[in-house]
Amino acid sequence: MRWKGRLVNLTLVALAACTFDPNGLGGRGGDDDVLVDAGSGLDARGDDGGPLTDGATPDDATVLVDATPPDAAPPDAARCVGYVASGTSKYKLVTTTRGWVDAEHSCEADGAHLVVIDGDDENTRVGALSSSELWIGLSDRITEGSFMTVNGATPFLPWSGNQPDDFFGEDCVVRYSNGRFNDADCSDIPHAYVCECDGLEVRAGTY
Ligand SMILES: [Ca+2]
Ligand SMILES: [Ca+2]
Ligand SMILES: [Ca+2]
Repeated sequence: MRWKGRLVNLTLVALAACTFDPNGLGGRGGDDDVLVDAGSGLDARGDDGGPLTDGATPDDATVLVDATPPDAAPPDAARCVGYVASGTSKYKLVTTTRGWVDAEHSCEADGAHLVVIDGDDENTRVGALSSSELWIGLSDRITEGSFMTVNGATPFLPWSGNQPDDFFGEDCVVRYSNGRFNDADCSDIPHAYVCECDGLEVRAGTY
């Protein structure tokens, strides 16, 4: 009798679970959870024989409600730690000098990219971070003469006089302390740089 009662109750559990599932908690995660829970419930409750007899299956309903949606993105708490907000974006000045590609990669390791200066206002704010020449997220490494930003934003191009000149094949852009830009060799002379965390992903194929 006890086994029969359990089987009936297990059926009730399954039916109750199936009733819950279409009410918005479905998806592959919900179905998997029901199967696992029905099995473990029988084993776990065989000893005390208690909760299953009420047939209301509040425990099973709780499990379903608590189930994490299978496709929910995990929180990205480690992204851009230590960046300082300015205007509508966040920045980090890196005084360790590197070649342009290494600099970009170091920013990407933070979930960021070399700063993409989108206009005079941001150019001024970046200039306030350092009086050094700085790498910025702009180059014509892909197509000579076609400067692209690393996040795909429309380039802002306040070139210094006679720049860009592609002197001996210069493809990477530095921001002079006066706010003007120059194409420079990507690796000959390492520079300090500013990383920017603006929530935009690095666009593949831009450098
Ligand atoms: Ca920007
Ligand atoms: Ca060039
Ligand atoms: Ca140049």
